[in-house]
Amino acid sequence: MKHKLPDLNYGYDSLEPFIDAKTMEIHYSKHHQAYVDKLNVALEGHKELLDKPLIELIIELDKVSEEIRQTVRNNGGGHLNHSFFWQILKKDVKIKGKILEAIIKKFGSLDKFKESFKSASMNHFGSGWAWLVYVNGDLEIITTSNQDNPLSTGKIPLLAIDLWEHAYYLKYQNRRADYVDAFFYVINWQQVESNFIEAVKHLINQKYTRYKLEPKRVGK
Ligand code: MN3
Repeated sequence: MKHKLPDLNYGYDSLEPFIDAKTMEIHYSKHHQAYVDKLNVALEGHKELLDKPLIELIIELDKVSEEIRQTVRNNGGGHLNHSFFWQILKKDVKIKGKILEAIIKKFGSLDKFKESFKSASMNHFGSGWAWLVYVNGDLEIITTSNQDNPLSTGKIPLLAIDLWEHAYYLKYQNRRADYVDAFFYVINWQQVESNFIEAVKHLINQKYTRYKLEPKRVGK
């Protein structure tokens, strides 16, 4: 079965004024769609890979034949990362619960976490993503280049910001710092909390979290 662009469960203007409707529309319907389409084209001649969960392709890239490996890495990663990203965006969600406790324990305070996350985002050169991940029973901020996903290195994503210019250039031009500041207003902390709880369970049953993060093949 082909990979599909997952439904966006909110309007393009839902994150205004922090992320503008035009950026959301192009980002979702053009950029994300292109990753899905290119992934499907690459897998066309490899039926056995088409039925594999996307997450398994990304974690076990070495099992993907060399001629399409880089295409799967870029476009499969793009599909996985964006499917994740849309879910952790929502306005007016207050942070609370276990994720707040864990962030305070690790970083000292929510503000200190934001400072570190922003600094990681600013210091990342070129295109990529900054992530809050769960690894070895602890929280960590990391960045990845291009469309690489932390799962490839055994780290479970809880939260992510897209650092590609296509994610912010229309509204913020080269001002990545302003975009990161705005991002903090549209984090769906309820989803991040749920990702965190799943990640903690992952210590017991590895496959559980893997498949929770797998994009569903319904939509366009
Ligand atoms: Mn993007």
